[in-house]
Amino acid sequence: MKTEKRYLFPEDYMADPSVHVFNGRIYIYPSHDIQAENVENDNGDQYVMRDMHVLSIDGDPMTGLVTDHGKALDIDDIPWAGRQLWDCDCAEKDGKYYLYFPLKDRNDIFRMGVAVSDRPEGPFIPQPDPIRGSYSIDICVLHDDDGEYYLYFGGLWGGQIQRYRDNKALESAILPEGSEPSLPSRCVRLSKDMLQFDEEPRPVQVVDENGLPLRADDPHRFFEASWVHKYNGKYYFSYSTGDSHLLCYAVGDNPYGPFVYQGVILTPVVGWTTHHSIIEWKGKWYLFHHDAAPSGGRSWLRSLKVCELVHDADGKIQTIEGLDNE
Ligand code: FUB
Repeated sequence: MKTEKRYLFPEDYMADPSVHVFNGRIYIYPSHDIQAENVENDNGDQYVMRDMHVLSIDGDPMTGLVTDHGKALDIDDIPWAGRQLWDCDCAEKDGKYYLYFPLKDRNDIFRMGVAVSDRPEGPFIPQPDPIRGSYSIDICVLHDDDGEYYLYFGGLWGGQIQRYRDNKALESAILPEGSEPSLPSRCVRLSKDMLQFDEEPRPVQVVDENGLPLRADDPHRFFEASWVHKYNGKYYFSYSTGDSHLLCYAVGDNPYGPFVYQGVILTPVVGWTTHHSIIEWKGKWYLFHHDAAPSGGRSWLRSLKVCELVHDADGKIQTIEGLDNE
């Protein structure tokens, strides 16, 4: 489906938009891309972000005024920081806002931190230590209808999830191949104070129509960029397939899954990465994502986009073309 798209913030390079409606206003929590000194590689060394800004939209996502609220978190203010402040997400509870972020520590291991503010636009004050038991990247927080908060995370290759099994670090990474089951994302319920995990993270299985996990060589398997939205009482788990450059989705009956694979949301965009979020605004649904077209395809300098997303009468998401001239 060819869909009208809007570049949201041409003034700067930003990516990985996590989007929520707080107090009747749309807030975007993106990564803040900067020019990298390193060469591009499979470890993601080209993504060297050091701070993040919060954006908001007044009114309709396709036309509303976008405001940059300035720097909301800086790596220099995080006591355990090494490098690479990647994809964040934000949740509200009892009038406080909790910003969850992945960041490498001084041993170059991705951990997750949380920073707190009284306002959705920050600034956010980081907790002194990473969340206990946290690892890997790409955070999404679901505030479920029963009042619980679930944090989804995980990413392959530079996202380091292949270094873990059963939430324990391995001696050396294991990346499944061929017909082996693909590596899953993770889901964990947050503690009541929103500052820690309330349980051991659980694997998020994406399965085929026979209930079998998608294979490691399936171009539709999970790679990174977990997001969950609810539609007609179902949980829609969507994600990037990384090296096959798709956004795909699967549907389940509870926050932990399993989720049954359904199809492609977005075909490849300009640039290596694809990463997104999905929200409802005044009865319509929107896909926020990024591409690297404005930077001429430099995949570490990405630009935020938005377009409408349509669920069919049977709840299926209509596939959107990633390239605007297709
Ligand atoms: O922005 C750095 C990384 O690139 C993200 O964590 C991935 O999802 C990919 O977009």
